[in-house]
Amino acid sequence: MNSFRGVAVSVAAGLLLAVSATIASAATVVKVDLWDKGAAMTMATGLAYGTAGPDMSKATMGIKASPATASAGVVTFKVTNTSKDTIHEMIVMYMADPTVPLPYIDAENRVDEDKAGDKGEVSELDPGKSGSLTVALKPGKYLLICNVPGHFAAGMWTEFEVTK
Ligand SMILES: [Cu+2]
Repeated sequence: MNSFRGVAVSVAAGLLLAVSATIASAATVVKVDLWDKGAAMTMATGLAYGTAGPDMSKATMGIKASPATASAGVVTFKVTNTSKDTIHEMIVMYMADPTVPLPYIDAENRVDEDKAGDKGEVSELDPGKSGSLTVALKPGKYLLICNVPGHFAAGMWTEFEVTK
């Protein structure tokens, strides 16, 4: 009796494993934190992606993605603005050529979203708020950026790679 029950339990456990594996392959979940050192800090400049030799240790704000890679397919970004006083956002930008800087509107101090490879966003999160974005991504190099004026140049971007 006991051994029979044991078999039934392992079959159930096996089924459970199979179900979790299916869910895992359905979508990669990426945890994204939008951070800054507080509004009292003067925003850094000259730290946009593509700037030659940027010293990212000078960044006053940034984006942390975990993991920083995903397999091609559906990706869910769970985004939290950890700032205490500043609105931030996250935009997924596909880079057709990672050696070329993103198109920039100097007068507005932000990336030209219409000309860049915008794949979706969690826009303008208030301090402490969270949001999510689910999007299908093909293999390639991406940037996650915040496009509140000045933030991209202050270092608010991170590289993200989608593998085959
Ligand atoms: Cu920002």
